Amino acid sequence: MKLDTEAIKSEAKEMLEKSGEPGSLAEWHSKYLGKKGILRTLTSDVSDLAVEEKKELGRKVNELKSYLEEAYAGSLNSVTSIKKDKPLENFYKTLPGKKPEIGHLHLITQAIREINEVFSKLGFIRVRYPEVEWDYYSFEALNMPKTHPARDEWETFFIDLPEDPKLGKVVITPHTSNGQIREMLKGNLPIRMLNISRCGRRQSDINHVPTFYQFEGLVVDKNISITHLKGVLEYLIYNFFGKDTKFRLRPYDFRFTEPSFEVDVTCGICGGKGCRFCKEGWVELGGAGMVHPNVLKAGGIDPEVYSGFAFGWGVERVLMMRTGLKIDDIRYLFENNLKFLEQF
Ligand code: FA5
Repeated sequence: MKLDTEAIKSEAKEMLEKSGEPGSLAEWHSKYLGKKGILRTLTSDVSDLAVEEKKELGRKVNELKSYLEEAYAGSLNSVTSIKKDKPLENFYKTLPGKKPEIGHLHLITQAIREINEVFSKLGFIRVRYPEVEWDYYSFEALNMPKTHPARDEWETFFIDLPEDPKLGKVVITPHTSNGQIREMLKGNLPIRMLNISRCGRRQSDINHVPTFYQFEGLVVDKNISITHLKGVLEYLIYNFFGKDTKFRLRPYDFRFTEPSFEVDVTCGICGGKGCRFCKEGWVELGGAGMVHPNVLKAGGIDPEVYSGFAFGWGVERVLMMRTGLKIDDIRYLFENNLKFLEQF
């Protein structure tokens, strides 16, 4: 088979130079690069050849293909580029437009908004307190004096800044409970606070990340009892996960609440059967309890007159436990992989 690609190239080039208009450019495309065009015919002719000949002519056809495609792209560009002084003269009406990518709120932002909405129906008011915080608000005033071993659980990041004689070191707050003290010190009673904020801990594995969100509820009023706390937790769980989700309160020892609990729900990933995320079917969402009298005192509130409850849960864990989402590693939420995020 004889093939003079140079002749095809020069003829194509000549025709292209004459085709100043989009219409004749389309004609050129169909002649050389179209479904029944020269390039297609040559490619199919070459595929029928014997191996040796195929190698040689195949290379030539490939080279011709690159040449024609580049030449076409160049001309298309010059024909369709809009000149500033004559904006519509070269406008190629039949060129398909580029579909704009439409984004959406990040999953965690969606969850935060929903949490806020659920609680606002109960009269909780959203506040935000510092994420870079004094030791005093994150620990000391929460009934955890400087050397108390309970502090270890919070695996805290310390900021390299001078210590304050009264407030201590600067930390990235490891929980939203710092908001309890700050809210009480505002002196507006009764309190129905919802503090949603970023927290930090030196942790990273399938169900921990170094930066995560918590939401903290605090209610302080006269005659507040544990039944109010249980009612609010139940309301939250049923609103988020539906009535089929079971939850349990496990006795725990937080220094700032007494009594204290940890709250678990049946795992939304496996339906409570046990999986790589939950191991045995239950997932801890957060802690809760009745505000300790020492904490009320640190907030300037008389524990003989007022009582309160508080809870602090992880936003990401709550999100992950929603049935249907099936996110079984908390770190996916922070990788910013669009293929993951676009699914939601
Ligand atoms: C606390 O942080 C307490 N301040 C909660 C509390 C508030 C108790 C008010 C009583 C009264 P805990 O360390 O268990 O507790 O954390 C609460 C929740 O935050 C966890 O159950 C989890 O859902 C989330 N969480 C904690 N650390 C991480 C982390 N590294 N990554 C993701 N989520 C986390």
